[in-house]
Amino acid sequence: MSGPPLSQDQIESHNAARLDAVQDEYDGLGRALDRRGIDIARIKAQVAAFSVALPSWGSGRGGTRFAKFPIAGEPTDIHEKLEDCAVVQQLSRVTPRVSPHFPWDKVDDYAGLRQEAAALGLGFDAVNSNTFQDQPGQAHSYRSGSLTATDPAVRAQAVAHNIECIEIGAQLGSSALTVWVGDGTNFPGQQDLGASLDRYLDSAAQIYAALPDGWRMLLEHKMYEPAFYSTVISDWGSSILAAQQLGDKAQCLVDLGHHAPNVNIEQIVARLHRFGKLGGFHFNDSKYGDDDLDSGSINPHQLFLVFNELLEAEANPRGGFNPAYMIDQSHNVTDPIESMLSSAEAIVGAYAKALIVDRAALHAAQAENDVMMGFQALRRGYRTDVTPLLAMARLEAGGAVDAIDLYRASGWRDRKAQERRPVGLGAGIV
Ligand SMILES: [Mn+2]
Repeated sequence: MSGPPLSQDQIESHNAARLDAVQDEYDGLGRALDRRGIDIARIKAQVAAFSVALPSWGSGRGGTRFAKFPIAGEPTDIHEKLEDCAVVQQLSRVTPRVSPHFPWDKVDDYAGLRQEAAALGLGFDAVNSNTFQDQPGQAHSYRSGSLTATDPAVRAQAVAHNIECIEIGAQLGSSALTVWVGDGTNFPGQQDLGASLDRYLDSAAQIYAALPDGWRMLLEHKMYEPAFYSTVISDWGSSILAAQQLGDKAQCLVDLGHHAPNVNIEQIVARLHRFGKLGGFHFNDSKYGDDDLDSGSINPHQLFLVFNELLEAEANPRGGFNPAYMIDQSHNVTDPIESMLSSAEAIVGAYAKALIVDRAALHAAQAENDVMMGFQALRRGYRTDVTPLLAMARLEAGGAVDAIDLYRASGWRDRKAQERRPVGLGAGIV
């Protein structure tokens, strides 16, 4: 296949039927913002320039450790995953890149894969390594850890895999490696907590040494799961200490679900940026832990507050501001394309609301210790309904006014159910 997967004519007729309503609502919002001294066209231009990467693994139905319930027409390999991600990009116009995961997305010809993605209107974002599960034919098991394993042969295998991911990423046009390891313990006494971190740092330094110029290594921390007593990079403190020891190319990646309950994640964003270590962000939502629910579905206010800190960071870049934004979700009970469309809109919507915040008023209130007016400055941004602005930006970029509605009308999944082989049962997010 070449070109976008859905009929552009169908999108245009969908939009034409909705144009008058969108224009009317957009004009109304424009007048409301104008009265607050905000130029809607400027906000729309910033929204049009925003993007977030899709996870290749997010295009399939996820699962829990209990079960996975596949749907007909799910993608079964990276080629089909790219097709589905291209549908999301074609309709949303904010997801032009895919973050691949290896070895799940392995192919023989990466130059060909890059061309295939480009023909679909996609590029590649950060590459993700996987040493949290064993693969068929693998020489050494990761059952007792990977980058922290006590057996040097296991550590060498895990390091070599990460370096292979960098080499693949270079062929795909990527410039970042995201490293999350499941290494940790389930029992007190299982490991020497200091020595396992030493082994991690030694392994990570070997990977770091293989980074090409212009590349970054993003360290993703996670408090628990699959290890339930300790994990080696458990929190942002461990992450920034490791990144600082590794060097300038190492930065921290914040996943919204990878914290203790009730942790102030927006403050972590501000902290990491303060020390030049905010490298990336994994968007999802959660109620209890690493639930990997759809972005903005549980706590949209938190998503807004995260973007508020990201905009503060961008306005005060210190040593630089270039976080890699990615969705990282597990779509267990929905059509993954619909979840990614809904999530992409929630993310860009939170960004738009943060853009609408009157920063001069916010900063003035902060300087004067005017608590209520500082809060109200944020509140006015948050309560603004940016739906017409997002719809107009999508429409102007060739996307769909109502992306999920058009996706359903396109019959994409039913068509793929005829073409694609069924995926297997079983647990896990693959
Ligand atoms: Mn993540």
